[in-house]
Amino acid sequence: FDYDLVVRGATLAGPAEVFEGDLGVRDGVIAAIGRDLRRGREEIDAKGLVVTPGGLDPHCHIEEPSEGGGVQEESFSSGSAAALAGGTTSFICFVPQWKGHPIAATATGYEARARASRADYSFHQIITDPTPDVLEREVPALVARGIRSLKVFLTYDPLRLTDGQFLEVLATARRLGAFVTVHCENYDAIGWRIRALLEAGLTDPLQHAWARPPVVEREATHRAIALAELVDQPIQVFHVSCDEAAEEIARARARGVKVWGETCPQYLTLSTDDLAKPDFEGAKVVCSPALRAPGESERIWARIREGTLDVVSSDHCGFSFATAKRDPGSSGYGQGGAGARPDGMPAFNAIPNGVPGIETRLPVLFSEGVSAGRIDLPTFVRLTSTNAARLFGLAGRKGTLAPGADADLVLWNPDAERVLTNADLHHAIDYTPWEGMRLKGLPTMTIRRGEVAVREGVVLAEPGSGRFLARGPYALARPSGRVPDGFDAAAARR
Ligand code: DUC
Ligand code: ZN
Ligand code: ZN
Ligand code: ZN
Repeated sequence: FDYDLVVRGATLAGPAEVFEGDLGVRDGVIAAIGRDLRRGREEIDAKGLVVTPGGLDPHCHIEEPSEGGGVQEESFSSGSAAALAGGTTSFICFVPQWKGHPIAATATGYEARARASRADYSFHQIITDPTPDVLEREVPALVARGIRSLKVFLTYDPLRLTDGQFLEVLATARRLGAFVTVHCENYDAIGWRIRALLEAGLTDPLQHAWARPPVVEREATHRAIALAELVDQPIQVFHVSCDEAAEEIARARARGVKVWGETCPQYLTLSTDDLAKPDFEGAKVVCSPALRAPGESERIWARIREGTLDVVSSDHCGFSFATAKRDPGSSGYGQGGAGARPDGMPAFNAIPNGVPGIETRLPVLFSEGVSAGRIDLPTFVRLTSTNAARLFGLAGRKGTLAPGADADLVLWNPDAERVLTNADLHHAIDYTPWEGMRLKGLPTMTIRRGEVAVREGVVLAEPGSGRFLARGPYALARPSGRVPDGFDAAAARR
């Protein structure tokens, strides 16, 4: 046989074009693309199916421990099964750091647990306490091991950095050729709103959105970009929820700043109407930034089409409704103390922030994007894999249909329809925010490095079969070379 596997007669959808053809796999890698390829040991008839590169989810929280003792219920085994079932063959999750502790205190155990993954995986390192030892010893060691991106929060009680600390992280990343991702919301503004809402007795899940309106996100997005521009360090703004924040990114890009923007399916499909549902159901969609007013999501789609937002991640969080959202404990993803209500439910600010979505990210985007005519197939591919691969140092290896790339493939039946329901999902969470949504276009098979990982909803990939993706230096993370007055403060501090 010339190939281990041939996918025959498919509509191949890459990041730049769509064409009919066969795809041959050898040793887990795409070996050839063309017409009438010679025989493979295994043959898949893909006539009438669309083949895309496997999804790369560059932002998901899997089995992430909080300092309060809570571990998210999603495990690496369940989370990666869900990922594969939804067409995502690799993901980047987060190694926590706790204030007052070195990175190593949390990283060693976390990295060991990640070895149970069935999908390929990498890490962003969260920095909550940028001491000289962390920045000058621990972070360089991580980057040398291929953990080449840092995540910082400008809000959340146990996580947020001051502007001064953020600048030190940016300068360190610049020296090391690492990339920085940022959660942009104004911590003090949110704290002030939360206190006023609680004092007024306004505690419903809907008030989560009132505590952090778009201006709070716009301000922090503008500030993060300004500080990154000062240091000349490339950044990505995580989970853009509103046009106000996207506008700040568009303005910065127009003047040549290396800033990128990500959004998530929740901001493209849900709204404050979902937060306002009765019987505490709104708690299911408490995430930060918050869901926006009905209609705002069409403006986010427009920001995708103009290119300002070029990655759609899940921001998957493993907080179930039965436990975490009703009896929150300390998730880390909250702010302003643990307010309770007369009915015993947590006040809006004590509900752990985050929605589960690692399995639904691609199907929801395919249905609402491609099938609904909002985006074309190459745009879908760029949003779900190619652009994240470029931003995080995996270009050529992930996110493309080209010889030499890992044979991570999703076969789609573009005409299949199904009503989405949590019972069909593989995650460990007891709900999906998209319960009852009618999907058009469904994944029928996921192939990870040439092996069938999921067939008709049955996950075949074993725990531990995923590989750690070490990432080397890459062009997108390089600074532009422009600093105010020609004085390179990050380099001078070396
Ligand atoms: N937002 C969420 O909704 N969940 C986890 C982290 C975040 O920033
Ligand atoms: Zn501690
Ligand atoms: Zn965030
Ligand atoms: Zn997140």
